[in-house]
Amino acid sequence: MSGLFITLEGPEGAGKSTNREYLAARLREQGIDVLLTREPGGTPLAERVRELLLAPSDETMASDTELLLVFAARAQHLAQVIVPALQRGAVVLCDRFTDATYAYQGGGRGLDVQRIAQLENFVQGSLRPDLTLVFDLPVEVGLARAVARGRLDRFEQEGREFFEAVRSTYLQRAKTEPARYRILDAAQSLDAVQRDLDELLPQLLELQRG
Ligand code: Z5A
Repeated sequence: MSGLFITLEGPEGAGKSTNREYLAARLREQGIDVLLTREPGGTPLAERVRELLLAPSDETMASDTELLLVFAARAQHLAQVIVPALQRGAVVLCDRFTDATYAYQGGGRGLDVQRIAQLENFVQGSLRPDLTLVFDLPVEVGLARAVARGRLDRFEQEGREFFEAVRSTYLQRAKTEPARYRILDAAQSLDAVQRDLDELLPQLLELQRG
């Protein structure tokens, strides 16, 4: 596949969506074909699975159910959107992907990492992001941003310990595979984060040229 697969990750309120738009605009200025998408979601069916995952409910969702739903949505997203875009040579900017599964279902829920890895291999084959930007920030800063935005989804209603585990899983994963990850300080002002993205841009263009 001739495209470039970039994922944006981090805890709640880290600025992934905001900065995904910014990065897309900077890449498009260079004449690059950019596809913006997100997980869970990215196709009509996968967006319906997203609703199931995010809606608070009286029925507790079993952690295994959550894990399987995340990968079911991902299988649809890969087949319908991500793989075709990579095949035509686009840069795919995806707001969350399988690192989020390791962070939320592995770190947060405590599910066995080997089971996540098995599903990752089953659903993705050998496909992995070329580059993952981790927007890192202290849990309380991200949660304050999420609270300021309004109603909290099912994940955002979790306690602090859950989000500390999410954050540390991202940071540990970045440490074990430094070539794939770039960690950005998302607690800075938006202008400062975007200056850091500007500095990354030449590397992204280099990767895109292959
Ligand atoms: N999930 C999972 O469990 N397993 C998986 O495999 C996957 C996902 C793929 C939905 O994701 C949930 O799905 C997620 C994990 C789970 N958990 N939750 N909740 P999501 O990405 O849609 O949800 P989110 O992380 O909550 O998105 P978010 O809160 O919208 O965060 P964001 O996209 O990183 O931030 P933002 O929308 O760009 O910014 C949030 C606010 O902060 C907004 O008002 C901005 O203007 C403001 N902001 C952004 N940057 C700054 C800076 N630097 N300074 C000040 N203010 C800022």
